[in-house]
Amino acid sequence: MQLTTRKTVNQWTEYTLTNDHDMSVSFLDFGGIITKMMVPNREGKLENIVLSYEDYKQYEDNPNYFGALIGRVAGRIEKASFELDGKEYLLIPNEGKHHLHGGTTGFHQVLWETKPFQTENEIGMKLFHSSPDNDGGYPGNLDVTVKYTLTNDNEFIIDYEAVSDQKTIISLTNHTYFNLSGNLKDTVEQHVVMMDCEEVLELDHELIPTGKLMEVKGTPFDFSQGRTLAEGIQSEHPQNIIAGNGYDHYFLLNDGTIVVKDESSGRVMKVKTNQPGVVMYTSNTLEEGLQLQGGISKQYSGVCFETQGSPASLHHTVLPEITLQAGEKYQKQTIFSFQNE
Ligand code: FUC
Repeated sequence: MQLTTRKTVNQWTEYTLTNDHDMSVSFLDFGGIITKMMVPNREGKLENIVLSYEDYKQYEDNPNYFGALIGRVAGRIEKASFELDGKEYLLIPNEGKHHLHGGTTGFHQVLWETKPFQTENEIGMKLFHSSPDNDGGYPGNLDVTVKYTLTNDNEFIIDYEAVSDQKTIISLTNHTYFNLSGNLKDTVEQHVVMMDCEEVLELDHELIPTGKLMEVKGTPFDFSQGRTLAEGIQSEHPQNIIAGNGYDHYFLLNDGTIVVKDESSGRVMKVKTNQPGVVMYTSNTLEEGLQLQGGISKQYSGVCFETQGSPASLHHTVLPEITLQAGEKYQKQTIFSFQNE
């Protein structure tokens, strides 16, 4: 196992963790952005399975949130406001009147402090960021630690921890776009996804959750037996159409497990989380024509599995809350593990 570092054109540091099977994960101290994941296909060939810019300068303004850590709250906060113990908090709107992915002070654009670590079968990096009280309108001084770990079992583990000195709200995630075909050979339309989920949050035309939980049975949102993403992308279901022809929805997970398979390469990714759900986004609105590592971006170039608590819980009571008490430890984990079939 080894850790290598290099300076990027804009003087950030890029770290690469490599395990004993030559699987590697690269990321920046800026935004904790994952820039590369080299994972073997069924022939053992290592290829990059995440979307990343060719020119790292483009990460400075990263409207697609490629690979980045998202906080304080992932997803959309309706009308950029919420109430906590009877007090109204106003955040900075950055998508129309709404607040998306932590807003203008989001964690995807801060320089994280780093500290490497290594054990017998794991190599990794701890990333630290302190977000001051009233940062972007959020209450509480919040100390965040994110740990990226690569194991010799081809697992990439993200541990999220945070503590605030005041009651606050928090829901952290990572916004990596996966494409298991490798080096962007294909879109993700033929990826097969399986997850144990009975209900999905319905969206309105601004992609704001209505608060209604939709039963997935008999719809393209039912992934219990596994289905290709193409089915939802091509579907006439109003919820697929509203999302820009595809998926951009919060799936409430029963057992926190998602399995993604790409038949062409043989790669299988298992996602395991203790978060209550996941936003699966099939890059329906991804800007086309961007120069990425391995090719040019187009619609459906990647799929994100943004494990998170839903910010819709701030305005609707049907979902687990995302509040954190003063002094309480926020502790979440998502494991991405890789195999071949
Ligand atoms: C996802 C989506 C949004 C947005 C963003 C870049 O998290 O929920 O719709 O497009 O990514």
